[in-house]
Parts: sequence; structure tokens; C-alpha cells
Amino acid sequence: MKALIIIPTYNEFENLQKLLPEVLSKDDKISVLVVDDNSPDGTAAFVEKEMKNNDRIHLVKRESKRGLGTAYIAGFKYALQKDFELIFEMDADFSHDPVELPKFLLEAKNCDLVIGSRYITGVNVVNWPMRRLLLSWFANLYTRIITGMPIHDATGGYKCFRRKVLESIDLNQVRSNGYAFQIEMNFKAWKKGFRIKEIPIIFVDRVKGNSKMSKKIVREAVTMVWKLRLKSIFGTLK
Ligand SMILES: Nc1nc2c(ncn2[C@@H]2O[C@H](COP(=O)(O)OP(=O)(O)O)[C@@H](O)[C@H]2O)c(=O)[nH]1
Ligand SMILES: [Mg+2]
Repeated sequence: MKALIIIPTYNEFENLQKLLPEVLSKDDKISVLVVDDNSPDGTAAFVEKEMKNNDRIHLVKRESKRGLGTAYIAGFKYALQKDFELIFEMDADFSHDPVELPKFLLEAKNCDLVIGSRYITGVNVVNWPMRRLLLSWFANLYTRIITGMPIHDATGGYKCFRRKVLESIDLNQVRSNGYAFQIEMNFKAWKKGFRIKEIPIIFVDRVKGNSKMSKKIVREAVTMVWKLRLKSIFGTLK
């Protein structure tokens, strides 16, 4: 089964030059799509250079920094135009260890959405400041209570969709952009009855580059879970 690993990037040149070969080495069926938002550090130029010698590397370039959610939507649409059966989300900063990729590929044989989870076997987060960890943990508790969705890590961004999940969701109706984007995709897949499985991962905070996390991203998630719940009650979830 052909798999596309979508990696959104903003100033990740340093990380990407190590990450790309590692990801591609994990399986012959894996290709990578970098969705770059005109990173000033030349991330896209690096990818273009690599693409010359490797047809498993793909690039979508966007004009300006427009957020993680819309970057993934662009990536999903790209994947659906081609013949990829498995479509992954992955960060560029090594918080998501490529070593786990074969496990995702294995699990995806029997389910529709595989989620790398930091919170099913205790707390598997390394080097995050306590503030950030508590925020993430409580965000997940809050999400579980408001939405009723039985997922321990609904905000994580290391996951694998089967093609049919993305085909069934109206991608133009996905509005959220930060962590809320992850919650929204999970919620829609869950409501449509797809088989979801969480597998344990260890999340290590980035060593190189900077986080793009912001207060706006948190606020968006706080209100989004209510919108999702209400839409689902009134039958307007698409
Ligand atoms: N294309 C694109 N990528 C983004 C944007 N914001 C974040 N990213 C990428 O999304 C991934 C996760 O972002 P990061 O800043 O590490 O978030 P954190 O891990 O939650 O602190 C990284 O690969 C970033 O480069 C954006 O606006 N556009
Ligand atoms: Mg990160």
C-alpha cells in the first residue's frame, strides 16, 4: 500500500535535512510531501534540490504562513489526487520519531485511523516544560468530556488516515487550524464510524528550531470542541 507522509514546515531546514532520508528509509512504499509556507530559511529550496534525484519526494509551496490546518488540507487534497492509500501527518521537528512508522503501517491494515498517542501508557512526553505538558493533558481531558470521543490523545499530530476517511470528510468544511484541527479531524472520523486505534509513542520536544504554538491556537481549541458537539447534535456536521 502506497503511503504519503505529509510534513508541514515553517523554518525547518535544519530538521528536514536529517528527517527526510530517515523517513524514506523506513519503507519503499513511503513517499514524503513537504507543505512549506515560504520559509525564510530556504526549506523549500532544499526540498527542490532533493526532489531532483528522488521521485518519492513531493513539495507543495504556499505563499505565506497560513497555519498547520490549512497546510494539511492542501496536503490531503494532493494525496487524494494521486493513488496513495495511507496518508500520514507528521511534524518536521523530530518530536515524531520515524522509527514508529512501520508500526503505523502494520496497524493501518486493520483500522482506518491510527493515532500516535502520548497518553495511553501514562505520560510519554520528554523535555516539555511542565506548563506545556499540563496544558496538553488538560486539553485532552476537556476534549474527551465535552465531545465524548474515546480518544486519549486527540491533539497529537502523528497519525495515519486511510484514504477513504479523507474522502468521506468535506475538506473544504474543515476550518480549524491549530490543535483544534487535530480534534476536528478525529471527531469527524469517529462520528462517521471509522475504526480508530491509538498506539503509544514517545513525544520528545524539538531540539532545533522554534515552536509555532500560540495563545490563539489554544483559544481556537476551547471553542471548537463545543462547535463540534453542537453541530453533531443538530446534524450539521460535514
Ligand atoms: N506549512 C506550515 N507548517 C507549520 C505552520 N505552523 C507550524 N508548522 C509546522 O507544523 C509542525 C508542528 O509545529 P510546532 O511548531 O513544532 O508545534 P508544537 O510541536 O506544537 O510546538 C512543524 O513541522 C512546523 O514546522 C504553518 O503555519 N505552516
Ligand atoms: Mg513541535
